[in-house]
Amino acid sequence: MEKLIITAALTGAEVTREQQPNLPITPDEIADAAFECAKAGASIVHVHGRYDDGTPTQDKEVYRQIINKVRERCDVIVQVSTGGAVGMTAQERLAPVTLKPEMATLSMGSVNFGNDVFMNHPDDMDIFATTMKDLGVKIEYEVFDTGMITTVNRWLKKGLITAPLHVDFVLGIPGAMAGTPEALMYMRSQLPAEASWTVAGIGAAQLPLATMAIILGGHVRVGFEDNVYYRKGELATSNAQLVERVVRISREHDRAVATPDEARKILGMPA
Ligand code: KMH
Ligand code: ZN
Repeated sequence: MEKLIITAALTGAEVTREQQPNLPITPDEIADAAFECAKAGASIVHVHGRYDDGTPTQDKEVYRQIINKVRERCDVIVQVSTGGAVGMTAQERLAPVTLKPEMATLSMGSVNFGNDVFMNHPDDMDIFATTMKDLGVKIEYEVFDTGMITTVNRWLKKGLITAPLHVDFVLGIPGAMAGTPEALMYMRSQLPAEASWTVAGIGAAQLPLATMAIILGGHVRVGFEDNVYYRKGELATSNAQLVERVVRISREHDRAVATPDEARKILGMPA
């Protein structure tokens, strides 16, 4: 089986220090967490910008600092968020992509997101996809519900997006698709041929869905953006602790973990 790509979603836009005291917020903290996760076995870090007071931001300068500081520490693939936080404009959200990061996310539709609505107008999605393609940024398609994987297939057929595709199933957001084994199996059955996939299980779904992905030949995303606990009632001590657990499970299944360069190769990215 192909080596396992582990993505560490370090910070997100919604989690607070009150919920997770070890949440990395500043560019230095995010870069330190990225280094620790890379050392533990992550080959991609998914990053969100925050101002020092914790407010989410898509400020290009904040992302520039994050990318540079991660680069100073290690060779992990930096994937910037274009989801940002609920309520941001599409233009705001796209700003970090102009830094030409190695990779960026692209949400494939609108969805209820807890008590909010995460808006992704098709026209904006089109602009995001075109901009990333023009700038040579590898896209990770974020799929929160069934209609979004249908859209990935439709866009591929129309030639709006091109292979090789890498899809992230984000399962367990209240308002979107459930974080269950059945949901993952359905999503996987709808993937375009040859596409690679990863799964980000939210909350308690993180560990079971990660385990499934290891067995099924998919890839795994863990981290505080999606889940702040190690187990029920016990907060994780760091993002790296969550990565280390996935590495252990994968090795027990005789599935080796990809280095950043191996991940680039698997995803069809330049070395
Ligand atoms: N913060 C969510 C509303 C992404 O990073 O691309 C969207 C999100 C997706 O986190
Ligand atoms: Zn995100």
